[in-house]
Amino acid sequence: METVTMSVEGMTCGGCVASVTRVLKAIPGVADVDVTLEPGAAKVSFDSQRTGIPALRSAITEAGYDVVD
Ligand SMILES: [Cu+2]
Repeated sequence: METVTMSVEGMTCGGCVASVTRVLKAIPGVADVDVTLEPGAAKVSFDSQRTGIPALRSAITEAGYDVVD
């Protein structure tokens, strides 16, 4: 299991946090998700055999938010 924390821009309320949490949890291989608004971040534990950071990033950007390095 790997854990990564990504900075997420564009979340403004609890609804955004819920959306980002939902799209991340929907990815097969994602075990645990912790999204915070302040600071905007998503901490994700995942099985690196089943998914990876590119998939996590695209799920967030497809939901309408930005992942910053
Ligand atoms: Cu919102």
